[in-house]
Amino acid sequence: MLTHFIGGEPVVAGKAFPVHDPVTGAVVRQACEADPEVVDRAVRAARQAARDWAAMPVGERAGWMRRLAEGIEARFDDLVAAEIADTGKPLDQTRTLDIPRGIANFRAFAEIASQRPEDAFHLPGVLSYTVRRPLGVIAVIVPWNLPFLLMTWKLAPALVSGNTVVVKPSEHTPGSAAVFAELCAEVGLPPGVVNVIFGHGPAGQLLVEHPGVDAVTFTGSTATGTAIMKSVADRVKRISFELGGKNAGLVFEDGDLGKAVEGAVKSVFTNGGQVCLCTERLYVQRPVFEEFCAALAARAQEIVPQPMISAEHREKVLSYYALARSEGAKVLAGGGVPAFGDHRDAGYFVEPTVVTGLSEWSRFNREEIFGPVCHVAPFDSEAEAIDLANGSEYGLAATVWTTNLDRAHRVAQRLEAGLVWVNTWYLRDLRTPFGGVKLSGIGREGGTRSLDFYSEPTTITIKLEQPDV
Ligand code: 6OD
Repeated sequence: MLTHFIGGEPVVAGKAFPVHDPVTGAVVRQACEADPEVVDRAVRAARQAARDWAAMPVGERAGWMRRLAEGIEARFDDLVAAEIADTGKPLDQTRTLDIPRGIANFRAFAEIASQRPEDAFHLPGVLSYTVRRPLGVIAVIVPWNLPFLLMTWKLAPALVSGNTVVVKPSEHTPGSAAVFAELCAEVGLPPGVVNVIFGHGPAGQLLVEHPGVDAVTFTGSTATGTAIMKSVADRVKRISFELGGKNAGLVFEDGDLGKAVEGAVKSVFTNGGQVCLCTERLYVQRPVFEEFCAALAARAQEIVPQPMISAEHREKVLSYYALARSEGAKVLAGGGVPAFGDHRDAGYFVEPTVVTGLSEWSRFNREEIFGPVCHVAPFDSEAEAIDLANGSEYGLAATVWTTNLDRAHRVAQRLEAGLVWVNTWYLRDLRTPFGGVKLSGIGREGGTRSLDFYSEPTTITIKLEQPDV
């Protein structure tokens, strides 16, 4: 049974709920559901720890971040196992991306915070400078698609900035957060600095609304993000949201077609398409459209499917496959449920799918699906490609495939997205601003932007009297 972790101690409280292995549908573990009392206890523990943690010099807190990174290295295999049990991710991806990013997140923010220069401004006889203060207690609401990567992406800058946290992982993926709680105790992190509670949406709602919580960082659906935004509006709590996407990929005829196809395979199908940065709309210049479609469809049929996180999410993705057909799409690959003939047949799989032939106004092309699926459409001119890519209510990420340097910059600068990758996808430098425009979110995290979100500046201005001479 996974127990909450509050004030440095395991806390058994609330009803048990089951967590399923998406590969087989079997129950892998039980976890405690946080009730109002548990949420209150966790926030109080975080508040109690906040003063001493905030008073610690940033260099010392950076030292704790490095110790947490070492703690992750020490529990690497347990974290890998927990993440795989809850998500069904492939071993290779979990070992090379999900868990190592946790280590990288803590190390990167230890450096970024300790090397950050202070601001100072001079006028004749006037000195102004800013000091940054932590916000207090941060609610960290983590989604199920990249549980450990995203939890640590938020925790590292929040903690190094001097805040304490209450983390609520998704009800589908509590495992790696539970191991992380244990390792916080193992490395001797002061009790109450990190608190972890488990539960469903209502537990998260109680947490974000708790008057002892000063700010909320959330990655997940736009619907949940707007609900959180409304519920914290009265208290003007700070929020940082990375929300949904309907990301476009543009393939120009001057692009390296082989690389563009492989790039599309990654950007559409990685993690079963369950990454907010995944491409769901591909636009391909007409002279290479047929060749691209044939190559992508062939590759889609070779891909080993990854499970959807839950039976419910699988139904959602399948409903979009059915919608595509009813809206008149031509299915180039997939479109159904794979038959493995083994234990996976009871799991939550869908086929990697490529469709074409739908209007830009179809629901399929407008709504986020969050599965291993994309629509491919032709375009004729650069201007049309940009309009098509920008014709979405979302604006998180985009990819551009071209070997024309001028075009690469020209197009990238006109795309309405927080992130544009050229001839690659999901290549990360943790110092860069990260986040989306339009319905894809509010605020930026990454590098010093994260430190800005997790702290408030106070400007101190001093009048310097000039001595009489
Ligand atoms: O790589 C990251 O830092 C990041 N925030 C990824 C988000 C993926 C969303 O599904």
